[in-house]
Amino acid sequence: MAVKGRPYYGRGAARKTTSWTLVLSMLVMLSLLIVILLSLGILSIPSRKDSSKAHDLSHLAHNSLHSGGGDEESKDQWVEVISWEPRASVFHNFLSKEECEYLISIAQPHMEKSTVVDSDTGKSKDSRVRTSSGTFLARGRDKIIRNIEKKIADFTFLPVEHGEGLQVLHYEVGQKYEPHYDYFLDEFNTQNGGQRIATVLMYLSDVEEGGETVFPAAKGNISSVPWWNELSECGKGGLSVKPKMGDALLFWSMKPDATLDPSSLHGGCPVIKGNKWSSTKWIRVHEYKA
Ligand SMILES: O=C(O)CCC(=O)C(=O)O
Repeated sequence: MAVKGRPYYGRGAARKTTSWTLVLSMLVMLSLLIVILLSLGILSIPSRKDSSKAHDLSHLAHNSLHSGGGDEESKDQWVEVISWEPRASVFHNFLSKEECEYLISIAQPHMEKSTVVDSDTGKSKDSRVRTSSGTFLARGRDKIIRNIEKKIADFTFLPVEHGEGLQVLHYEVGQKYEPHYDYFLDEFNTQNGGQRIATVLMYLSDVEEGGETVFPAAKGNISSVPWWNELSECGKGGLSVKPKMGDALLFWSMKPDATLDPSSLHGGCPVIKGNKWSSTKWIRVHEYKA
């Protein structure tokens, strides 16, 4: 028989209503939490714009380096791909002014006339091809050098242990390094560490005129670079990078298929006005026993 009056839903229905209220209040709380995290910038919504930036190396390097912090006043840092043949990029403001000055100060008392490698014997020899002076700084020599070497490893994805000691170079007016390859054509020089795979060339000073690093065999429209009008005659003989204190030029002597890359031919143009200080890190395919 039916009972008149207020409908009776029983205990089960009341429990169901309570669970729904609980779920709803949890959803409201979760939404509130997301809104708070979004407004604080702890959470972010992926957008189309962000995903295209994932392929933009300069953006990544820019962010990662800025978040790293540091004592000295840091300048804007970004990576610029300048060529695909050879593969080359410039890391702007890679070294601080203090790091540049430190490298010069410890190298200066030990500078000697630079030599080149004799491709027949594999031994070093004096040559008119290279008229600068230079000295080597042992790998891991002190904290500042270890820090620079760690930055180079991060930039190149090549381990610190594959690097030769830093070489500091000084070019006075008229001094130069004629175009050459950094890879070896003899067997003697590849016994320790194998072939040279990449080079990082750091500029420790600005140069008023000349002193560019030139790639005469680079493919592409070399005169389209924005700094074309500032280049010396030698600099206009190929794709050129103008020395700027703190910048680092990375180029690869080997292609991704591990063959030697002849487009990595490069040289240091004669300095016309001022002085050029630079530091080179040659990196091997295998560990280099320093
Ligand atoms: O000084 C330059 O710009 C070039 C130096 C160089 O070719 C080297 O160190 O291998």
